[in-house]
Amino acid sequence: VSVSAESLAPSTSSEEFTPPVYPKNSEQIQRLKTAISKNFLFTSLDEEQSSQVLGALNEKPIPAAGTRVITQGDVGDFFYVIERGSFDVYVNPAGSIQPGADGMGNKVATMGPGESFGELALMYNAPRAATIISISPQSILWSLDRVTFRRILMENTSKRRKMFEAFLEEVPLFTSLVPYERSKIADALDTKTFDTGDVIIRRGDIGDNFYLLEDGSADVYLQEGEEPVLSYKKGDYFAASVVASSRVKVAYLGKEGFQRLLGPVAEIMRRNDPRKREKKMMRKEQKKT
Ligand code: 1OR
Repeated sequence: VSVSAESLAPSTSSEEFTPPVYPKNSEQIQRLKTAISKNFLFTSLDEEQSSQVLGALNEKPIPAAGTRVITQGDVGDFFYVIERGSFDVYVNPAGSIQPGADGMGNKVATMGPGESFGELALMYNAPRAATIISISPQSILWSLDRVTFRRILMENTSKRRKMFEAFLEEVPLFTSLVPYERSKIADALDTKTFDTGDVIIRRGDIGDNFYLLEDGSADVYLQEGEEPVLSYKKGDYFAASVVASSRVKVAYLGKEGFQRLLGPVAEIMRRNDPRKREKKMMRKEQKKT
């Protein structure tokens, strides 16, 4: 399929579409399921979509380290999920590299099992944004063709990215990240809504989620029923006992995504940990009494 011949308009699921089916034995299916299990792009697929995607993913062994899987500037054909091995990501700020020349640019990331790449060119009909090289021998990738990616995986992904990118850009915690890193966080976010007075987190509960206040305001209480010690507004993130002081929309990350994706900002978070702020407030409160 040539890129230009393909419509940019989002496809409707009612259109005739038969994804390719690559037969797999049970051992392969097991490995594949493990590889995609922690990847946010595969969450929220319904049963039919899930089985179509599982069938259309094709095992692609990469025996040698140093194999170039994607070349910046090329037309996008496949999306890949890593089952085994590590891959370096290079970006040449000039936008593309000359064939044969050593102009890959700077190494910007390394990816490992469970992670995926190659979605950008397929989503935006754009040239490949980076060069991807295997750095370990005996790597295994699973590839998904562009049509199946666009028909099944893309809708969800682009919806989430659109919904959260503008918001994440405004969150001070994330301003030091490059846009692509914010896109990855957007992939992992889910939304929850609370009504005024609802308890979002109760003090002492085990906090499994990381919440970002997307809309509305919320108050922090040391004791329920007492005066709030802190208020949160749009863009704040939190722990502690938090009660919605208006209708609130939060974006939240599960523990898994939090650990994986917020590595780059962990230091900033430690510096202005809301729990530290809260402890400070507690000390103040104690001095008062
Ligand atoms: P693609 O289809 O453009 C290259 O082919 C892939 O590399 C791209 O999709 C992404 O899946 C993946 N910037 C752009 N693409 C990246 C980046 C990246 N990291 C991985 N890919 N970074 C920003 C560099 C300024 C790295 C952010 C950590």
